[in-house]
Amino acid sequence: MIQENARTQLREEGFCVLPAVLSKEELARARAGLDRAVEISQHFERSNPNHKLDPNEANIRAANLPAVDPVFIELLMRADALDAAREAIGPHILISNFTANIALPGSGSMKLHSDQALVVPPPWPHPWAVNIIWCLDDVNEANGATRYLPGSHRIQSLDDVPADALDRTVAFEAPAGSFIVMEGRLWHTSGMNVTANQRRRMLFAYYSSDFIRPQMNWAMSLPGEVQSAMDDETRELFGLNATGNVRMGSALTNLAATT
Ligand SMILES: O=C(O)CCC(=O)C(=O)O
Repeated sequence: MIQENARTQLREEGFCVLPAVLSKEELARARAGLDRAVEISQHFERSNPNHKLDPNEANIRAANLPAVDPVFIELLMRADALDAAREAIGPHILISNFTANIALPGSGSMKLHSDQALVVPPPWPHPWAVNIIWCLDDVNEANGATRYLPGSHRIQSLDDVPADALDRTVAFEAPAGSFIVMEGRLWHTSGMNVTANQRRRMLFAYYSSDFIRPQMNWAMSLPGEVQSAMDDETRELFGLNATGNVRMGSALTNLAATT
């Protein structure tokens, strides 16, 4: 369970940080899994050169992490991560995507955006998406930690994004092994890594409300052996069971209560 003060901050400011939740061993496994994912994704980048989110070559992206190593499915399914995701967007969630962005020295900022705006058109009255951002290094302003626009989780349309938004962004700070809970409406971007030799490795575990189509089609993107190794709860959150958004029971109960 996340602490009461973190819940309050998430509700009021659109984010909170759970410091150093990973053990040394868990952190080492996640870093090793990321090394493998990078090898695979670099092959992907070479064969898809137009698929670019970043201003130069100093960001290394890795896609489809759950296909690469079981450690990523473990991260997605951890009780603390699921609790935080549900705290942000409610009980009915699906896993939408899971990717990594490694900012090497010299990396620049991508375009400012909110993740909810990528999957649902405005207005955005409620948080319907959330990123659990796993920090595999100490992250700070100098090494390019994600930057957020304070208060921007209240923005309801693209016209409400201030012209000087980028200048008003603030860097998250967290020690390695932490996760940052960033609700989907918070506008943000990657920071610039101005250090001489620090790597900034962050993983973006993206969950959304179950009425929104996930960014990934997991049935197609996860190898059969990865899917068949999952338990039922995991399959459900990846949207891999036979039924999808069916909650007739609760809808009928609510209807009965109003008639
Ligand atoms: O790497 C970061 O700090 C932010 C990444 C991000 O927002 C994205 O890839 O959509």
